[in-house]
Amino acid sequence: MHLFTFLFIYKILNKQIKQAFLMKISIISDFHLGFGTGTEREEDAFEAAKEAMEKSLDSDVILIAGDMFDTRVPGTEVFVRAMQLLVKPMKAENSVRISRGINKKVEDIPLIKSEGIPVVAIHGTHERRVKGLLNPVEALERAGFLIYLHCNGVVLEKESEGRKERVCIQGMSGVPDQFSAGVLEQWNPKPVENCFNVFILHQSLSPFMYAPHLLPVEKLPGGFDLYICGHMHEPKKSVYRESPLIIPGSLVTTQITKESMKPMGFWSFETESRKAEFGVIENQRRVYYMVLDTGKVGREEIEKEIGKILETGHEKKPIVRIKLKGKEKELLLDGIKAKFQDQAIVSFRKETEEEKIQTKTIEEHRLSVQELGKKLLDENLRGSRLNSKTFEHIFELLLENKTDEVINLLSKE
Ligand SMILES: [Mn+2]
Repeated sequence: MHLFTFLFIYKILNKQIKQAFLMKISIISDFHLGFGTGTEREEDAFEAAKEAMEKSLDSDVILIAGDMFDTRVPGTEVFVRAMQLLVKPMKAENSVRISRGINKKVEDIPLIKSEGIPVVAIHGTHERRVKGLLNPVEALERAGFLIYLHCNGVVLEKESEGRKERVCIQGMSGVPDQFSAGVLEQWNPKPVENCFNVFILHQSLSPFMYAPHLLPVEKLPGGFDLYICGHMHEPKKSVYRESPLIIPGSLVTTQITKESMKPMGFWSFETESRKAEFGVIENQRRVYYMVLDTGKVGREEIEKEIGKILETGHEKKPIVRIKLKGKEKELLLDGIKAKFQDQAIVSFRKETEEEKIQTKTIEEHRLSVQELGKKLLDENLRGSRLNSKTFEHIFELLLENKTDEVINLLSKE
């Protein structure tokens, strides 16, 4: 045989063996299904999620790092669309099977179809409910659509040509940031031998974001091969103890900042090469953020700037956020918004306004009324000598109309 022919055949065979052996993991986070309901952005989250799921159908496992839903009790319309998204990987053929659970019984995972691409998910800050009440991600596990993790894990196995690849996924769902270090310490997860070990969570992680309470990255357990943290909406890839740390980012812009100009997407990770690749969502609404000095620009210049953005062409009306600094001037901002309303979603913020907002709500997310209420309660409790954990629990019970339990708890306190 000619040497080159031999090398050629060897290369193909070698590649086939390798491809059969590695596992491809798709990592998606913060879908926020239901975000913007009733606005012209209401389809954004669904469309991005559909694209991310469809592009993940060539992977062996799909991981969802929390905040799949925008609210803890999503409406039926939102819920059924989430199920439709999860049917896609379920219909695909795949040789990955559940091998065993870690602090989790395999019998408690009633997957409708065990031959599909397994979806492993945790709940996020937006889905968390009081202990004892089913959160929407957990509900999807009960219905057989996915594997849900909270302080436990699952080992997935892929066998091909007599070789086995095992991936162990351990996850901690979103808990209030002030308790995250404690919960993690109590659980104390350890990597599993002869597995590719993934650790997935949904917290405000320092130094990657700023919030009133943070989980320092050093608190994460050591020895895992891949770390994934949802909650932070701007995608980022970092390193923790020599292993990749992926912040997948969101599929929809929930709060507009300069950082929102970066495109959103999801990640593909291969266990053999240990390479992570970011895939941009093509069908996404782009965000433009600019700061203009009202001392230097008038209405005409502002319109010109917006016009420049529109020249590049967009399938979806872009979001244009303009921060105005300098002296307040009569710029007829409503007139500008109206002029472009068919081509862009334009909004303005005055510099003073924005500064106030930034110091007040340092959190990544636009706070829902419920979360705002909880935050106010927390701020007031911090000054008193009352146990904030108990009162947070009471607040959540009240949200769920569990008045009897509230009375019980208060009489104990
Ligand atoms: Mn989120």
